[in-house]
Amino acid sequence: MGTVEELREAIINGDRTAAKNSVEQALKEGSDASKLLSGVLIPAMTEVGDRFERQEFFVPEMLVAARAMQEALAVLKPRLQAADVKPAGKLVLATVKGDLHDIGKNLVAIMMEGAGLEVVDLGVDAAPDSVVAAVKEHKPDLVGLSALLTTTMPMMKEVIEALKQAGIRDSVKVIVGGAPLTEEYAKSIGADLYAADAASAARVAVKALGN
Ligand code: B1M
Repeated sequence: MGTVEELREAIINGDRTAAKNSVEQALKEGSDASKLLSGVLIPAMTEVGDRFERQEFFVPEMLVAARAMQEALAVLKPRLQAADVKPAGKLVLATVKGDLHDIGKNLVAIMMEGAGLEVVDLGVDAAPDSVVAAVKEHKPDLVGLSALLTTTMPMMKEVIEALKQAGIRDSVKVIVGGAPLTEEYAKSIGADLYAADAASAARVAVKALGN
């Protein structure tokens, strides 16, 4: 089995040690970090999701696969971020309340930091009130919201409403993303920006900041 195939298998089988070793080996062999991400790691997670839908995998298998993915991402992180980027702005980032998926959000954080933004990461399951409190405390330029479940997407609108209620909606631009979202949905809930993936999230954010 080649290194890339080993990496894919390690993610799907949730083998953290093999994931770390094979991603390091792939980099040593000259593989490009962003190609490993888009061509191997993300498709491996898609395969995990497909197996879950076919009831070949269950929640524990998804969980160990996610841990192996995080392990591989930690190795790739420095390679995904350009060196010596000047701070361009600040982002408060969260996965919305009710949602525990954080790999996409973590990737957004990596790419945003790589683009020079300071990231205040509120983690997963972030209630609207905690986002409001973080905006008051950190005074960011942007609020980033991630949702992976059709059932938690509406929570993004609740965050935007809570920002309005607190009188601070206009102090930030809200960027939303996550697999079930579309640009139309983002507009319909009153978000300012939408991005389909982490790399375009960073591009869209930097553009919105005028940098
Ligand atoms: Co869950 N899960 N999960 N899961 N999970 C999905 C999302 C699912 C599609 C699987 C499936 O059925 N095929 C399905 C959702 C169905 C739906 O709502 N339409 C699902 C389900 C049903 C569930 C549970 C309900 C299962 C259950 O308990 N019966 C449960 C819910 C728990 C909860 O959140 N309350 C659940 C639990 C879990 C685990 C905890 C076990 C684990 C997550 C662990 C973790 O994140 N630490 C997990 C996993 C791993 C997955 C899959 C397999 C992989 C998700 C992932 O990390 N993808 C997923 C299947 C799939 O995605 N095909 C699935 C890789 C990641 C890089 O992609 O997060 O999409 P993604 O991020 C992308 C873009 O979306 C975008 O950028 C990233 C790429 O660059 N993006 C943004 C994301 N956020 C952004 C924000 C932005 C901009 C772009 O701006 C701010």
